[in-house]
Amino acid sequence: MTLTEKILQKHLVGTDKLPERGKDIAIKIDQTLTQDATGTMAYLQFETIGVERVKTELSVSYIDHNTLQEDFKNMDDHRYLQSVAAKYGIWFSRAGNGICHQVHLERFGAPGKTLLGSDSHTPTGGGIGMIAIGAGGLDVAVAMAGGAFHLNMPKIFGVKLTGALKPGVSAKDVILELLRRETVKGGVGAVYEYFGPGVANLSVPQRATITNMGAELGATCSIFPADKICGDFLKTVGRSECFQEMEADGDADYDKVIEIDLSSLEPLAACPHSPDAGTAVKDLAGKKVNQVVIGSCTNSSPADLTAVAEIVRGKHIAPGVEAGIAPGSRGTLIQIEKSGVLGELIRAGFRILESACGPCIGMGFAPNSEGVSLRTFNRNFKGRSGTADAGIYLVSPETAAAAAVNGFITDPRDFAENLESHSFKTVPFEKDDGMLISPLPPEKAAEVEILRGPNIKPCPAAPELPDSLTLPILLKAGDNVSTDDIMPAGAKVLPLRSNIPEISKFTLERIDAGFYQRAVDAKGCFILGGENYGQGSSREHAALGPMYLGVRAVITKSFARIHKANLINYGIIPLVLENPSVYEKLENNDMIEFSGIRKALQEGTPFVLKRKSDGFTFTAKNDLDQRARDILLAGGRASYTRNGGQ
Ligand code: MIC
Ligand code: SF4
Repeated sequence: MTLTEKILQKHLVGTDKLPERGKDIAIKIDQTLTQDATGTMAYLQFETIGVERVKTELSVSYIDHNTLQEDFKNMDDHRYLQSVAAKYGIWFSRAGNGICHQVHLERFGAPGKTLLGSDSHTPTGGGIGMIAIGAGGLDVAVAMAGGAFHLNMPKIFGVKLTGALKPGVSAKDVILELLRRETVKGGVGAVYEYFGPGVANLSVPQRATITNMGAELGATCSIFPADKICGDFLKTVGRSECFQEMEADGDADYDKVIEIDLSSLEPLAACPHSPDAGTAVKDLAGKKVNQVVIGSCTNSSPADLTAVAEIVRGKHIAPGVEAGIAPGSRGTLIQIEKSGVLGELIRAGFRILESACGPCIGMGFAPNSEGVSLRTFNRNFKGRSGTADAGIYLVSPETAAAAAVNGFITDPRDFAENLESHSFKTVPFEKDDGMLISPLPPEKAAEVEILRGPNIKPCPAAPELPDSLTLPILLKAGDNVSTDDIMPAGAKVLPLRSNIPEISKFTLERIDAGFYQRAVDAKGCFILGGENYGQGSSREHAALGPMYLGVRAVITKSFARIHKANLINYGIIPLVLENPSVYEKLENNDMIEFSGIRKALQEGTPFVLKRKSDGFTFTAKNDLDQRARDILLAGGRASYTRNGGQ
């Protein structure tokens, strides 16, 4: 068996046999995580389920996204989340303690466990042998209440690693190479499982960089074996007790095997505006750079920041470059302070940002007009940085550091000497959980009062599903529409995450500034998209905003996994065109008659749609399993659960 199958097998609910690939599988969730930008909706839903305490082994609520606190909204949300955590037996990681994925890896993750998180980069935990999956907040709420998590049994792709990385080549280059080969939709419906002799040459933070960006492949999750290196990492962070050695059987059968020789890799940069647009850094060398930002849940470990210090030691950031660095966790910050790395970075001229998501989610550090910004992050979707016409290049910390001192894109192998003779001192990890608040015992928890600010509005209900709908296609979008396109983030919009009526005004504004008003006027509509619609973030606001504006179905060539599940949860029908070329024939404002909806959902037969103007008829696949169809028939997950659905 593969390692993925072994862990899934142990967590099966309602059966002891793994289903065929693509079929519905229900698994028990051991741990959950939420962050503040998706957490308020998740806990509002959790409160309505009515359990007294979370039923998981461990649940953690992190504050890391909305830390700008421009007005009362962010902190009101934080206080709500803190009071909910206290009431329901949940750990609380305070603002400043770090980015959820980095902190979870250090303080809570454990090999062989399942983790469900309301953030798409939850798969970071796969770096220590977890099945760690990102999902919408509602799915996480159900898991906290003890419900199983449903997904389609993924295909399992084996990634065979051989060799070792050369100085100047980094874990980021491994995943950028995989993205270049597989594309941002190559992993939909699949798990990437790493194996082979090269695995032993990668540290846990390097593995975590790779599993983190498995999200960009569209994958369900990614996983490394829990081997001696994993055991050593857990020992360093003071948690040896949770270590168990786990790996795939020698004769494990993968759905396909991809081979990567680590020694043959070279530094890569994902060019604007897609994580799979990898180009050799040497081919971009000389390009002028305006900004460099190092951090995010992908590349902000002590080793990453130490590599940066080795390159910038004794030098200064080039005059034309603005550079910032955000350590991933307070643990990381303490370590780099002790090792002297922080001092090197300050002396070199880095702006030191707090341990939070910050610029990665457009909370500050927006580049200049038409700026070139090199970032060690995981997403470079157009506009996500806050500057629509900026070009964001995703690179390793080494490549970022080399550009920061030179002022132009530079192959970090030019600094190979610094990196070879590096003093990557491993400073013993100091366990300092001062910013983590542990769950209260039940008797004390019962007395806690939940604190709600005026911006926290209840989650709106999904509408009932009629048997037929005649509505216009209000927007024809292209391929790879991201959830950032559907519901932007950034300093202006993120504080509205707890207020759907307000946030819905920003729905699809990046693609069509007039969408909101047209949707309000249309009182119901469809959206047409291309391939991989809804890639990126797990934010259910990308389903909630459209739902609130009356979007009843999204017609596409294909969907990203989490967004499709979120649409179903909120009663929006995800339709995949049987014949993708029909996309070309459909246009904005076409009035579409969609009838026999309930029957098609009951019977699992294809959906039939007709354009009113000329009677042009086309079909969409009914690729939904029974449970998804039942949720849609019930008018969304909330009423499905109220009616006893699991
Ligand atoms: C992101 O990287 O886009 C986020 C912000 O972390 C999201 C979650 C969100 O939108 O709140 C994600 O990746 O799921
Ligand atoms: Fe935060 Fe960026 Fe990671 Fe999302 S990708 S969790 S915004 S650091």
